[in-house]
Amino acid sequence: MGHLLDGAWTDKDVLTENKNGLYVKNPSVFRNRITANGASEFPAEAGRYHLYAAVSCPWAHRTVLYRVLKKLEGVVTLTNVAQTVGGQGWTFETDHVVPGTDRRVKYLHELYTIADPSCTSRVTVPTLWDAKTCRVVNNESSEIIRMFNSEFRDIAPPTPDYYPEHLREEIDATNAFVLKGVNDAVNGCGRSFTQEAYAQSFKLLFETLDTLEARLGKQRYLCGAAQTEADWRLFPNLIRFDPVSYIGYKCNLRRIEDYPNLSNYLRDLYQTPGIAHVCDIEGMKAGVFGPAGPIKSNGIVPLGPYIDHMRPHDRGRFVQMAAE
Ligand SMILES: N[C@@H](CCC(=O)N[C@@H](CS)C(=O)NCC(=O)O)C(=O)O
Repeated sequence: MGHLLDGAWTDKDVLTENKNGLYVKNPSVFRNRITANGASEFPAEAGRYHLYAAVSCPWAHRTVLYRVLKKLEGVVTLTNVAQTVGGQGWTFETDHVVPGTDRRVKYLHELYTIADPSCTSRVTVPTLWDAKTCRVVNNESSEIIRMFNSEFRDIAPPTPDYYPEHLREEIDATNAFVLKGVNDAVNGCGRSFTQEAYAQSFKLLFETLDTLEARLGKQRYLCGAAQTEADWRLFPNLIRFDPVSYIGYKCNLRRIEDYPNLSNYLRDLYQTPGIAHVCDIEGMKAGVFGPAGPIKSNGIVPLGPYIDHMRPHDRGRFVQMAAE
């Protein structure tokens, strides 16, 4: 994908390869914070913020999941963008009026230059937009989900805290392990520039999945008996694994379906109220394998696999064990 250079769109891709041929992501540029108590220039307010996501993107998926988990659907509005052949990065499916303006735009990058006319940045999802100041608040998923978790607490209905004080150290450590061994390793498999870099990512990915499989043999969720941020940062990669990453990104040593604990755990998370509605697996496949997607397959989208994520899971056994 191209990027913005001094406020103008260029189709030239920026360097995303390290010296060993491994695909690396550039850091996100917009890092402002929404705060509950108005301590920042972005106070939590209903109807003020707009989230841009894409069904195919696992990083954006985190924020869409949190919008459901934290009951923010009536507070933060959402638009999904997609890639199109010959387009300029993330594109609106229909003409889009930028919240807080009367500007009609076709591409997500146009918002970045409304916010900053000389912006130099990749244009990524998720992007969180402020309709009041007409600025991009933040385009880093790990920070957006933290804001969603805690900063809208006075506005939204009560929901669980997915980053509780007493588990923060464990959640942070798990996130770091999963980021390297799953979130980034899947991309390393799919987008490496050398066989060696691919092989390294592949080895790391399946070693990490083996470790997670063992951990989930002892407890219901990654950090104990309750769902935490660590689970929801892993989930987008698990739900995409068999239909997208196994085939498209060559992560094909084992499927998630081949791991008893990971597959039951995936179903457990999927069956959390509201989550299935924001897991458009056919849309994920279309975004990756379709004509404008990153995997070149003549635009042909694989039909399988068929996985019923609503079939029963066995994770209730940990609840029973705790009660005994
Ligand atoms: N660190 C970012 C990464 C987001 C990201 O890489 N999004 C991809 C889609 S899966 C994207 O928009 N890529 C466009 C580009 O890099 O130009 C986050 O977690 O929010």
